[in-house]
Amino acid sequence: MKVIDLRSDTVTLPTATMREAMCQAEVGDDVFREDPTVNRLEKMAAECMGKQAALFVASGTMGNLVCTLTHCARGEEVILGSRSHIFLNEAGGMSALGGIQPHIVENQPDGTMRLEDIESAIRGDDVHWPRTRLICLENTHNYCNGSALSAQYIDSVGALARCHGLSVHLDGARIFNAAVALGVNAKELTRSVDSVIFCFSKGLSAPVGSVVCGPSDFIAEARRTRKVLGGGMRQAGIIAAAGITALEQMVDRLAEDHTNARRLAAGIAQIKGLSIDVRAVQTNIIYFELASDRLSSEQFVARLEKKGIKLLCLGGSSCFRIVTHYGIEAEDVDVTLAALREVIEES
Ligand code: TLP
Repeated sequence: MKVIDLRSDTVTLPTATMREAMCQAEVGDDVFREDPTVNRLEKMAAECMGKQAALFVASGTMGNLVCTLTHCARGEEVILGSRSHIFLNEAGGMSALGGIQPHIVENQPDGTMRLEDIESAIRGDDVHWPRTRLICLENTHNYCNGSALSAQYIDSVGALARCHGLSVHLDGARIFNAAVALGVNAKELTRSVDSVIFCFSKGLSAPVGSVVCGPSDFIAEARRTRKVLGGGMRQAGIIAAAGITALEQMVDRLAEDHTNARRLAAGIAQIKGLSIDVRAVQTNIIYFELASDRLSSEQFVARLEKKGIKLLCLGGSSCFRIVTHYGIEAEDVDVTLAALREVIEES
């Protein structure tokens, strides 16, 4: 039985071409800037994001942390969405390690924060108040239905930030899903931000790694911050090689994942006992609810797992997440829908 693992796009395995590239990678000591493969990946990543420079890091969490620590000093404040990954799921790194305070603004269901809400969160100059330094956005927005923020919205936040002398950081872990869904070049989504991270290890299927992109002077500082965090890697070209293949071969195919997600969402909407907002599904992330009291969330997950389907239940609630990715084929969508239907009918 094929296990259909829909818990996350982080479960993707490297392709045969990636393994071959990793095997053949030319390497050197990257802390001395002597790894040609890392250097090439950083150049490619910077170019993709329309930025001057880039820095290879171990994970998306490390990338976001390197950026917040580089932008902000102790006691300063970051404006963050209430459902942002940085706030909810990165172990409070910026506060724990940087003494940086998150100032939470409500995320709308489409992943945006209202401009007026952002503006009223910006502090004035008063000896009692922390200084606002940074606004963080997320695209696609994981916990807001994987929705894609438009270039126009990001530009308007950028303009607001500049008006107040603030910087903007974009958690673009899945920036290419956003670009593909919106039919734009990723650079359009990053032109108004000061720093951006994206991940090779999610939908792009590389085994490890993310990258921080921004102006050269920012990246030089970020390189120091990465070292402080113990993230200076040595012959990292072995893993960077997979990132190069990811950029060359795995971006355009994300459209398939979006098609599969839409088909899954449409199928789920037909199952009595499950509830979903089909219109909210724009990329590869789907959330739906179990609307039947004949089955607990734990039973639902366990019974699906017996049928070879894995998904995530959100923290003891009746809300579930499915993520489509490389390795999930059109026929797996049919198998998954059949299993969902059976589990509900058998309850
Ligand atoms: N997200 C993971 C889990 O942590 C939830 C997932 O399975 O979706 N930004 C965003 C928007 C993310 O979704 C994630 C990972 C990260 C940052 C962190 O990346 P990693 O896992 O590489 O540290």
